[in-house]
Amino acid sequence: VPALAEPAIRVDQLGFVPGARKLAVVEGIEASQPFSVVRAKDGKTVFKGTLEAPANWTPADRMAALADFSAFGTPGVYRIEVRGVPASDAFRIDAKAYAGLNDAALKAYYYNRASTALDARHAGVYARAAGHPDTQVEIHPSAASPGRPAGTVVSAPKGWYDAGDYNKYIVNSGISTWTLLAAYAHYPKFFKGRDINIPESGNAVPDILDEAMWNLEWMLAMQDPGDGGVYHKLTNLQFDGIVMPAQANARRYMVGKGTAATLDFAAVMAKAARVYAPYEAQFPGVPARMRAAAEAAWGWAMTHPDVAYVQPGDVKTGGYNDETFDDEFAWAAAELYLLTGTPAYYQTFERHAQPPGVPNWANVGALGWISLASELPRLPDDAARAKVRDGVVGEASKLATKWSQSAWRVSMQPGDFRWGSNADVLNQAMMLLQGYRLDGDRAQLDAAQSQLDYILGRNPLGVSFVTGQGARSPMNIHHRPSEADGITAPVPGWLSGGPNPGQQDAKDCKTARYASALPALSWLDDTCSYASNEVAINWNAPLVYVSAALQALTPA
Ligand code: G3I
Ligand code: 9MR
Repeated sequence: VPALAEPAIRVDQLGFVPGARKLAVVEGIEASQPFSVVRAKDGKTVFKGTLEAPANWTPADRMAALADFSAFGTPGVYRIEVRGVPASDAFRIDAKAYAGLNDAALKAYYYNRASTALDARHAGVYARAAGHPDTQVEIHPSAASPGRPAGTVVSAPKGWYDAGDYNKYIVNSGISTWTLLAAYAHYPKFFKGRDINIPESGNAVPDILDEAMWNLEWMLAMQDPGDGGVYHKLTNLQFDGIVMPAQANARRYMVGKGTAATLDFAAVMAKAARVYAPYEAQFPGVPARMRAAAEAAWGWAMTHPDVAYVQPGDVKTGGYNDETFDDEFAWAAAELYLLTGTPAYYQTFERHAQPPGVPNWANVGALGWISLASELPRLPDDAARAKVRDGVVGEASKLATKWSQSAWRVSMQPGDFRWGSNADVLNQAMMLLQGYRLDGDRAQLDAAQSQLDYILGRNPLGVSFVTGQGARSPMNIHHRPSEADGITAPVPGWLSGGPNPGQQDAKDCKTARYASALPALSWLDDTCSYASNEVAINWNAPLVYVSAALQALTPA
């Protein structure tokens, strides 16, 4: 294992809640030697320990030793020191360590709202004119139905732009919106105390539910009222140039209608119908409308169980194509069971469910498992309760084992580094947290903490991957507003996609080259790099979930 030319200490640049497991990695040294935690303001040593000897494989293929200072929990600002190595970044121990991060990660969705201007009061320097009204959307031949033949003009405003592009995709909206709703459902006390300064703040609905509603209103308009099927996406034919939303005026289309989009929609609407039920006064009739929409979508999927999205020849924007639907059936059936209590839905879940795995946009079965595991008393019988509990705990334990065996204490394996790997890190954390919620095994909470530490700087690049958070964060994300707004700092609160050895953008990144092909180093902070440095609504969602969970669950 090669030594690092310049040894470095990598630590979570935001820091820790006092009772958290606290680890730092010292990269590029071989021996076990002493380390100390010192006060940032005067260098006074407050804690001493010995580095744990390095293990064999590390994500960057070089030596790394571990500093464990979990026993120290006094609030303040500190650095880690090791003889002969530059001191670490300063970090805090603070009872509210991740509250600001959570606010920023949620506010990022507001900044990506379609069909509205962002005013200075809520957006500050990122105020911008409205773009994409989406009130005149043409039915593409791929989405035609008897009630809405090709060329019909329909309206579907609002929603969030998917990512660095300005299109809106149901499949990716599904997991994103559900994850925000789950964060609220699991940690309501935390979210009721937050104010992220969006236009709806102060309206007696938690901000996270107001923000999610912006997307849910759009999603409702993506259902064909004639048959209950749901369009795959609302999109241009080609990606826009690098311009602000108001300058992007290409014609918009409803494209495709398929089983994945329809079932993802059904799952999210079933979940939302329950989450918003207490807010009937603020959203009159909406929960009932969501329930009806979910059931109509399910009905379409029953008669169209195998319609894969095929990208039409004239459409070049994101595909989000998926050919297998057992996971979507399992997820939607689980949510519809919890909404209606109808046993047949639970049986359908069991028929389709595979072991949960770690969720992503194409593999959503775990979301159904999580919902069921959060409401075990509502399951039909003890056998069902045991099955769901064991499935979720089993996945979390597997991840915790990988964590404990890794030199850097991260569950990521070399093959997990792919397009959007940072979201895989956080979705692994979300699964670990489900295990902890069920069986209280502290290793699962500690492993989830480690996954967030990786995102916030305890990684071989020494970067905090969230814009505007930490000592060194991405400056050149692939995000059209951040590129076109003339402001140096990117729009804050966005998670960079992360290291991706696939480097599918190499042809568009000729002048700025990736520094390394190694999985965990394959990242490029350049706007050209859509395969490693784009942002996306499905990637920010587990950041919202995990930062809230660690804030809510870690002992103070
Ligand atoms: O499924 C194969 C797998 O069998 C194979 O082993 C593996 C090897 O790399 O590749 C897998 O396919 C990958 C696929 O994601 C599924 O994970 C592709 O290589 C990879 O190119 C593909 O990346 C997707 C990317 O769009 C390109 O289609 C990302 O997951 C997806 O997050 C990303 O989403 C884009 C939208 O299309 C447009 N808006 C921005 C958004 C974020 O970049
Ligand atoms: O900007 C696009 C980004 O949102 C997508 O994730 C990515 C992959 O589908 O494609 C980007 O668009 C690029 C296109 O694929 C190739 N030419 C350069 C475009 C980036 O400006």
